[in-house]
Amino acid sequence: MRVDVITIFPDYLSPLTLSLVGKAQERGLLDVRVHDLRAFTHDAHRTVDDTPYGGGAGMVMRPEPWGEALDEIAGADDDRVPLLIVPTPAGVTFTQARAEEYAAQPWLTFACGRYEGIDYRVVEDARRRMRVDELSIGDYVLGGGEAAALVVLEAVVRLLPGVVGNAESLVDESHVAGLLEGPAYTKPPTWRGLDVPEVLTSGHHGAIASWRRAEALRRTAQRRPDLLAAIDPETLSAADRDVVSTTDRGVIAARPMGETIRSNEGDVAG
Ligand code: JD8
Repeated sequence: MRVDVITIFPDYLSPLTLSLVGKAQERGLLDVRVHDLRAFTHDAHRTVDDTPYGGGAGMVMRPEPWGEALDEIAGADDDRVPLLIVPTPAGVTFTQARAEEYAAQPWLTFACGRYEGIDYRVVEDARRRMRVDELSIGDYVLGGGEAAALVVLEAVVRLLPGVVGNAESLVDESHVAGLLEGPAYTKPPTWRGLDVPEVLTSGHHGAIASWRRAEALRRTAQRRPDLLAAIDPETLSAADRDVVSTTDRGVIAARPMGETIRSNEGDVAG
């Protein structure tokens, strides 16, 4: 996979040389190119922003540097174009399903904006010759698109064939089956007076699988009832429905921040 990232803060993307993504590059599974948008300006001050039409606070990113950058980068190969991802708080929400879709793409390009955002004609112009996804990584406001590009790339690159040692571990993960994962444990069997659930050291793989399924359902019911609502009820067994129906969901949800929450997991600062 080829990945291009356009930004005014190239160093912000240096984590792409680390860990999983870094190793994927070393092993030739991934070709990452980071471009400084200011390289596509022609004035002494390398200006990338200007005042917003219609007034308002802040500055907007000028279209010309972006147009030139995308012409050079996305137009580099005359018979193929990248999928352009434009991080924005006004985008569709990034999900595991979309990560799997992007992992099948040969070429991704990220346009990382700053200030109040990028002049919208850049997206309109790019859509004349390539697919453009305006994407948000969550309902909170960041200062720019670079962190979102790092998040999306971490989620996508680990799905590339050969990147994660045993692909097995990619299967039973949170959000893959639409459920949150249950808790995980390792040695020692007792730590600070806390025991590992007995079933996990029983060797009974069937019982362990049932326990893990129940924990995943319980957590999802408590923390993400929206995910549970999205699951096809046909895929839930009688045992699953029993777990869900006996999970007290009222405690965790819908309490203002900062109020102490009593739950069956003890006091938790809200
Ligand atoms: C791109 C500029 C900052 C946003 C004025 C603060 C994604 N989930 C997300 N939250 N925020 C972003 C994001 C924020 C960005 C840019 C993505 C480019 N900003 C702007 C509008 C309000 N400032 C994001 N993905």
